[in-house]
Amino acid sequence: MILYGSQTSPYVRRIRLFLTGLPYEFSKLNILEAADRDVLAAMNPTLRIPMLEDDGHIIFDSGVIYRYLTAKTNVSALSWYQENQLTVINAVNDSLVMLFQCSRSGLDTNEDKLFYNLQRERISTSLFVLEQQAANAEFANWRYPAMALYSLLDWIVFRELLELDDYPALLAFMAQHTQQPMVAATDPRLA
Ligand SMILES: N[C@@H](CCC(=O)N[C@@H](CS)C(=O)NCC(=O)O)C(=O)O
Repeated sequence: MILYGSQTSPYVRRIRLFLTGLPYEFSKLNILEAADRDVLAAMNPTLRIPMLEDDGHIIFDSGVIYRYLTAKTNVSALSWYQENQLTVINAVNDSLVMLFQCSRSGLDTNEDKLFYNLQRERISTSLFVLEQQAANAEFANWRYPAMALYSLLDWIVFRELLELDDYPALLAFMAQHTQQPMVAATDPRLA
């Protein structure tokens, strides 16, 4: 089993956290570099990481990779509530990836523009809900939704995308898991 991705991607990291203890190879790609981009394009027309190669299959999209892995390892499926939690986590993640790419393109994402405003509004409403859920200890079990949330939050801190001071329960959740060996091993700062 080969997981293709990068050390910094939060979508890759959640899968690496889930794969902890299972035998797999981690193939690092720099998807902005020409040679690795060719590898990416040959496997995945959406040009995004992560991708998983296993048993003659190439699976892309972290959500589908997760479903593939749960079927393979007989882990029970997520509840609909947990699926919604993941959707909320993904909404923040996707909006922040887009804003990050805009910033890297030299755009000022603090401008009062519809696109930026819609992303910021979604990030704010979604983080508010995740904060409430964390305060209710809904991420207390270190399962896939918690792994995805941790990966998102630590990427936000790593890239200095947002101040998280308004989200004390999310910060407490992070502090609770920082010392885990698998968390340290997948730290984006190791890139
Ligand atoms: N829905 C996808 C999103 C993956 C994604 O956005 N990955 C980012 C890295 S964090 C990426 O490959 N971005 C490349 C691009 O947007 O061109 C998943 O869950 O795997």
